[in-house]
Amino acid sequence: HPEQQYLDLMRRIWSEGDQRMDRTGVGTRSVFGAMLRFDLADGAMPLVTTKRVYWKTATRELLWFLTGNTNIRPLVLQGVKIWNEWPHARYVAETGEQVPLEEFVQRIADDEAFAARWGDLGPVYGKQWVDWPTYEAQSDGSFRPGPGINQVAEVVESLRSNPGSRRHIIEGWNVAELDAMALPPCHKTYQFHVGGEGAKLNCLLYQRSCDVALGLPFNLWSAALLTRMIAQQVGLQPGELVWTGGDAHLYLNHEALIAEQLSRELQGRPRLEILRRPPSIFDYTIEDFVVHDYTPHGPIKAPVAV
Ligand code: DHF
Ligand code: TMP
Repeated sequence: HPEQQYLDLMRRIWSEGDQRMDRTGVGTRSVFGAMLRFDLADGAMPLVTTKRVYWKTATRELLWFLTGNTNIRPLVLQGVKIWNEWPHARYVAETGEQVPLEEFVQRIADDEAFAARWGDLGPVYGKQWVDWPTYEAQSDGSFRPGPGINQVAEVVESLRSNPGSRRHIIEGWNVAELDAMALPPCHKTYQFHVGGEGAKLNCLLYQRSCDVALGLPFNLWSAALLTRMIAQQVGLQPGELVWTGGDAHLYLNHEALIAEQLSRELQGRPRLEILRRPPSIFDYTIEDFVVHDYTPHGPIKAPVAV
């Protein structure tokens, strides 16, 4: 079963990982360098079955990236909570006002001006993916903003016009803008590749830092989904998803949850169906996706380290 690799990685990190303090103060066990491979043939998806993974939430996040938006408000309005902690932490740090998270999020939903001021994560994934900033030198030596680069559109185009290229890359790590981001990108580089038997579309994701219990199930789903969407757009069959992690870690406060998950048995093989072929990579909606054969174990609530 493809998910066995995920559980093995979890077990390996917990038993052999190096215990260290981390930025969040929670502490982790971690290994450096890991790889997982998933065959995406026949609709197969790396959707974790040993706990319920909210794949619609992850899908809404991916569709939000593709809009180029970096404000949490559209997510909040769809009931997606996964990015709420970071704007809230900034608000509390900058205003000194100890407003509870729920109250802060309600204000983001109710008050558009407040959301514009406090809901933005900075130039994170969405911005870099579809509107990577450029600068044009003026004759007086100054610089003006040039047109943004839509990396996603360019990769779709290059896969169509030059499938054999080794340069099909979507990059989130804009060095000049890291300081302005709520979090520097974790899933930072996606490379697409056409090859193998039947010239299928493969994807390699390099993730510099990975919360294996909480973040990775989302990251695997989203990378596979993006690969399927791009494959559909360029008329290729999806091939393989290769995931590589830099610092792959488990937070120490997830111990009991990890033990619970590792005690569970794998449950079936989830498949994704995409109901229509939208006119472009930017036109998918949540209703376009249906998952079959997903009968996971119950959810496991885990605190997120901020
Ligand atoms: N920080 C840390 N420490 N770990 C992360 O995984 C992480 N992920 C981020 C931002 N910062 C992060 C963005 N992605 C959840 C899942 C993904 C995600 C952030 C949070 C999460 O809380 N998942 C829960 C609840 C899902 C839900 O409410 O729909 C889960 O059980 O999967
Ligand atoms: P860091 O910036 O100090 O590495 O912290 C980022 C944390 O968030 C780290 O635990 C990895 C985790 N993370 C994921 O695993 N996946 C994600 O998609 C995101 C945004 C974060």
